[in-house]
Amino acid sequence: MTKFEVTTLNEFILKSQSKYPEAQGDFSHLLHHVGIAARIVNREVNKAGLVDILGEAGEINVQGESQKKLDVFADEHFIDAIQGCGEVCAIASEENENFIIYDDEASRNGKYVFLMDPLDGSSNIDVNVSIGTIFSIYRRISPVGERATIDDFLQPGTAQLAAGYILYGSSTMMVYTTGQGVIGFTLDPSIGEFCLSHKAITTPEDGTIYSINEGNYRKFPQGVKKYIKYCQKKDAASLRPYSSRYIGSLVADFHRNLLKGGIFIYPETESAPNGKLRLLYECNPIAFLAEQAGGKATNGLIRTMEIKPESLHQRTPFYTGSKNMVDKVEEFLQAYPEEKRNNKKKSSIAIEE
Ligand code: AHM
Ligand code: MG
Repeated sequence: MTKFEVTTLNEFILKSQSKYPEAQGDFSHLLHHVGIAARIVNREVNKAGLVDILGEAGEINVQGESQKKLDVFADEHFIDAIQGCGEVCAIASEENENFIIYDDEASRNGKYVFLMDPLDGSSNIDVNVSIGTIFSIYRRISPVGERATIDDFLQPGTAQLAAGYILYGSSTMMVYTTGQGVIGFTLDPSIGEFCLSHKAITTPEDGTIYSINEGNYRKFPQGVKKYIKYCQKKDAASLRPYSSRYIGSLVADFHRNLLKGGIFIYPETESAPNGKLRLLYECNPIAFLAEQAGGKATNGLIRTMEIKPESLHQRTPFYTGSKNMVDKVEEFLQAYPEEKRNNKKKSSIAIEE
């Protein structure tokens, strides 16, 4: 008879605790609560077409975008579930202008702060396309017992203790890192548990997928335009032309590229010099995962996780994925710095437009 071997998220967290002393009890407890919130949000995402939860909630969020009902649902449930663990003193979310300080006694003594995009890719909600939750955890720097401050949140990505995402896709997955590699769990709906499915995720050094919203092509920096042409050019040795794949959900696009090898780009443009994606709760957690899987994440110039945060909702250009692909696009960005945009200077890696 085949042995029944399933490791649930909670079992895995407990085992890691004894293996790595740094995965202390309180921290494990927090990850356990992330799993609870993920299951609650997943339940709603899965019945989204059945109940009155699709569509606009009627509010405009801090980014000036209209909130979807599921955004609000996910935001509120994550805020509650994270408070429930009593280990987090304050939480910041894409959906709220300011961070929220938990006021109960246990949370006041919590050692951690939690940042999240509770439901990323929200334009995909109404059309049954994959969406995700992204989270990032830091040790607070303000004294335990006092009120959390903005400085607890404005730490560089290199200080992250853990980061991950939940992907509500054809199956629901939770993928996270605590700095010891990347682990993936798939939700088994029949038992309601996240089960270990990807023990140590590593991303290929080279890939054959590029992911970018090419509709914005005319607005891209010259280096990005040249890189896209490079991806499309035939070259048997490097398996080009590459495939273009873009869902418009960061978690789903990143997850596919993580497993298959590829690059995700959301660049700066003239009208949006810092790009679209947010440093603290979108790019830094994804960057931590990318690096832990052997990939790379930069703003085109420096490592994403070394950017000094200045505000909670700060945006940054984002280039992430297979290491050699990110290196290559950086080469193009260097060869075509923006001052060359209007003068057709020759480059050693010139590609015809
Ligand atoms: P959101 O947080 O408002 O959902 O926006 C972030 C999303 C990412 O998931 C995705 O990579 C990007 O926006 C897509 O943007 P665009 O439609 O401009 O390509
Ligand atoms: Mg988002």
